[in-house]
Amino acid sequence: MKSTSRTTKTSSLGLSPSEMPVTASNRPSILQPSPPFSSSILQPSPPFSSGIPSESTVRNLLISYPSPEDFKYDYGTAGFRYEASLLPSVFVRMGMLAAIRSASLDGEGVGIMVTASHNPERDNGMKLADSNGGMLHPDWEVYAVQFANAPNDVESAISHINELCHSTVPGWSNIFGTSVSNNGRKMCVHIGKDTRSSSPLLSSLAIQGALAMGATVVDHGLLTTPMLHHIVMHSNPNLLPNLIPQRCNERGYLEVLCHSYAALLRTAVNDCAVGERKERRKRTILVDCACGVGYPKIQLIRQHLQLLRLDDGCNVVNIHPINGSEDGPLNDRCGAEFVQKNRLPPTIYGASTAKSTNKKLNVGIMKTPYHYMASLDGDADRIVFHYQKHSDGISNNDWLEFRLLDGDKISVLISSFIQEEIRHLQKIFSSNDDNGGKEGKTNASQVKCGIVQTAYANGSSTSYLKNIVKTQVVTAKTGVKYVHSAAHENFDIGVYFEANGHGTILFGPAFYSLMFQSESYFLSHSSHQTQNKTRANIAWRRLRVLPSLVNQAVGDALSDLLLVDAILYLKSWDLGLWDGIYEDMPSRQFKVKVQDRSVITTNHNETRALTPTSLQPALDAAMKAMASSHSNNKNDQMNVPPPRCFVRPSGTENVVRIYAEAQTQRDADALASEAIMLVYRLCGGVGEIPAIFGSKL
Ligand code: NG1
Ligand code: ZN
Repeated sequence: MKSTSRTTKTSSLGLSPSEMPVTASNRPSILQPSPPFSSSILQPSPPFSSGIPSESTVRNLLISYPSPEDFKYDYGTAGFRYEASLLPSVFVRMGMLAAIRSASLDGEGVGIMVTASHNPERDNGMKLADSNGGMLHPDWEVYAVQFANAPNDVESAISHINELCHSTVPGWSNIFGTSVSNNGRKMCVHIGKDTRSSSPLLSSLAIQGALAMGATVVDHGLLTTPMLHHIVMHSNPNLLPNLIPQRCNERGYLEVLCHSYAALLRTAVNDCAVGERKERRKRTILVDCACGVGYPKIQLIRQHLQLLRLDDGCNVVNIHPINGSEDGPLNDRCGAEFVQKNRLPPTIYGASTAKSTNKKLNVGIMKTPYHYMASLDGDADRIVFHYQKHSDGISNNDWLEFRLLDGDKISVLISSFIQEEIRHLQKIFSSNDDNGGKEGKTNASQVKCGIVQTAYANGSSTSYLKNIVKTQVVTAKTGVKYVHSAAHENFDIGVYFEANGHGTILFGPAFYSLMFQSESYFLSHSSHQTQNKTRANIAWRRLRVLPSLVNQAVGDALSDLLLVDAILYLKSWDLGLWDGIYEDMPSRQFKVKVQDRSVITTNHNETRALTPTSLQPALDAAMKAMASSHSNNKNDQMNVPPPRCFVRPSGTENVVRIYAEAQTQRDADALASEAIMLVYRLCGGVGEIPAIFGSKL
């Protein structure tokens, strides 16, 4: 990629140092951790040497941590996830596998995150990060499952490891022997963990597995999942675009996030306004951290933002984290999963929030001056926003309506913002003296923006994106790895969000090229400003900061929180205005337990069930019957989506998930009930026939 050298003209663009583009030549060096940030670098201890597997240690670990008899592990939607006592053997083996994966990439760092995300405290799991910071390569998912399920017999396990090394690391065979091919290999594994009580033990087992293979292990301690992915991505700078400053530790992550957020806020037009206007734009957000690892990390962000506010009066949001890991049970009646699936406010545990809080938000919120609220999940890779609306428009506690702004609303907000900024930037390239559109150059109109959703996206959001924002929408299979690669493959600026609040934005080469081209343009056209050009310059300054503010490795609740706040601030919007851009179709989600959920197979994006063969026709008939009972021309003209319902086996829990949406809540519930009955009857339901009402969703 072409890098642009810094010149003294830069200041004429009005950029503060934190807005300066980073290029390979001026990229800051990696910061070493200092308190309160810590990570330890662990090397295999003597008599073993780094890069050389220790056969005896590998054997001892395999013998000491056998897998349970007759149990088969699967790599689900987001890695291995089970009740924690089932996992020691998996962690030892995956520590070894991560080391081999790193060796196969000639020593590039890879990562292991110890977490079961939004699952209850009793579960745990691991998400493996590849060297680009994204999800593990699909081929390696297969190797991971094979190794997790390899027999306990130690000789077979040893030959399994040998074969894996032989087939994936060039020239590495007979790894425990003394042949020439056994010369040291570079291997580096980064490890982070969430706050679960089982995480320290499981993390130490993965570390031992990786060390036994001869890897260098960087133990980062408590991290959010996106932080671990960020660190891995930044530890391999050859894979990092020039615009993004390289920061491969926790402190660096927080600095980049906070500084790019402040840089985005500073692009506000008339932001120098003081007094009443500034006062009006003050805002406080209450963040429910699901009693998980997001809490201590948000506190660090809060401290950092306070410094920025003191430094130059930057109008940063005031963040109040609540529901820390000591306050209550992880993900239990709080956090993004609970709030989004149940459409209920979270329980507030502990007294850290508002002294007057009476456990439930709907009491506490009334007595505390919060402008809006967000909920993270247990490992802080998901976020949803919510608030309580006075349904009659006057202050009355009895008529508060809970309003959820989920991943769909976030993606509409972000993509509308980006498209608007791109449109403003476009103006410089459509004027007479432009330098865009010429051969070999990218101009704004050639940068393809689009959205990736899953089948869980609310029909109203899809309709709004297609008909109002007029953007391309792709539906991918549920799970980060699928939406992420669909965004990467289809768009130059790909926004993806799952309705549950997991999402991010990916920027491709055409976007970076547009940023560099715009920079050259503004360097050479700084003398004659017109209104269009001034607005285009603002658009460029906004767009160029996004790749550092956004965690492109994976969805990141902390980064999404700051981005959403900045967009609302720049638009002078509150949650009500954002919420009002479209009305969600009423929907219902439900879980059904069946004997074997793998009897249900689906099409490529999981919108239709392929087996059992009688299931989809029955679901179609139910949808058709409901649609025809409501059919009228007005709905068709107003783009009201038809009733919709689908079922799929969960990849993270032992259940089948049901989703239904329709024009009224009653219809959505009726359609969901019908689907529940069908799944129960046709797919081997267990226990009592579930009913929507009176059950925990
Ligand atoms: P499963 O359990 O496969 O539905 C859930 C979420 C996914 C994704 C993964 C990973 C729903 C309906 N499904 O997967 O979107 O986030 O967890 O955490 O929310
Ligand atoms: Zn999560």
